[in-house]
Amino acid sequence: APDVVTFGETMAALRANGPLRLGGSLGLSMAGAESNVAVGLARLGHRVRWAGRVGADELGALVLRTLRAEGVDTGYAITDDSGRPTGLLLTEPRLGTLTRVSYYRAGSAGSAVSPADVLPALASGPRVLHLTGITPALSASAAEAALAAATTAREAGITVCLDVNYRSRLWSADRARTVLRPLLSRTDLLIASEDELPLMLERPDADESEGVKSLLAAGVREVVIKRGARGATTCTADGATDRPARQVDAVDLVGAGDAFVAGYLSGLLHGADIPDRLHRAVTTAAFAVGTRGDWEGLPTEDELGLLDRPDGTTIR
Ligand code: KDG
Repeated sequence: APDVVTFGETMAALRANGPLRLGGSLGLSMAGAESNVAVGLARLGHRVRWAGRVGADELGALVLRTLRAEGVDTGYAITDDSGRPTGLLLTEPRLGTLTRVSYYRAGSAGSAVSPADVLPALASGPRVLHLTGITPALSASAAEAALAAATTAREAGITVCLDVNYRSRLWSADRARTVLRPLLSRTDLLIASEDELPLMLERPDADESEGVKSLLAAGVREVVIKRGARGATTCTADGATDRPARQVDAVDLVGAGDAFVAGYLSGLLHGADIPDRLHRAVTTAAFAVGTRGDWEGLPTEDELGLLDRPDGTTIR
C-alpha cells in the first residue's frame, strides 16, 4: 500500500529554448504539480500513488510510462475513453529564470477527473493525501473530487496536505477563495507561498501572523509558508520555525514548490521534527531550482548530500 496518494492533472510538457513564436525545436516531457510531488517522493524512496485521467493518446501513454519509470504507482490512473485529449503545457524561457507558460488543457481528460475516479485510490489507507489548489480550478467534477477525497481522508485519519498553488491563468482570486476555503476544515497541513496565503483567509487583508492564527483556529495543524529565496516558515500551535533557503545558482524555478512539498512530506513520513522537515524541503527545492525541468533534477536519498559539496566537484 502507498504511503502517499495524490491526484490531479498531469500534462505533456513542450519546452522551448527561447521565444515560442520564433519556432525551433521543443523538448517533450511531462508536467503537473501533483505528479512532480509524486516523483519527488518516489525518488526519496517513498511509496506513492498518482491517480487521475489521461487521454487515450500517445501523450497519455507518455505520462503513465514516465510515472511508472519513476516508480510511481499508476494502478488507479484512468485512461479516458470519451475522446478527451491529454492536456498540454508549453514553456518558454524569456529572461533569466523568468519563464512563460501556455496551457492547452480546457476540456482535457485530466480536467474530467471525478470523485468516483479518485476515491478508490484512497481505500488502501495511505498516511498522506496530497492535493493542490490547481485541481479544483479545472472543472466542477475536479473540484468535487478534491473535496470528496479530502473529506474521506479526514474521516479515515489520513493526513491531508493542501498546497494552494494558485494559477491565475485558470481562475480569479475570488473564485479560488470561494472554492478552496471549504477545503480548510479538512486540511491538516497547508502549504502556501507568502502571496497565496491571503487567498485562504476569511479576511484577506489580515497580516500574516493574524492570518496564520485564524487558520490554526479553523483546524489546520501546520501552516507552511514558502518565501522563495528567503526560505520557509512552519507555524503550529506551538509557534513558528524559520528555515533559510539553500544557496544554489538558479537555473529554472518551475517545480521548486512541488520539490519543496516532496521534501517536506518525506520528512513527515520519516517522523522528522519540524526543523528537519524544513531542512529536507529547502534541500529538495534547491535541486529543482538548480536544474532544468519541473521534476527531472529531483534528488534521490543518496543525492541529498550533493548540495554540501563544493561547486565544481567531480564525483568519481
Ligand atoms: O508546479 C509546477 C506546475 O505548475 C507545472 O508542473 C504545471 O501543474 C502544472 C500547472 O497546472 O501549472
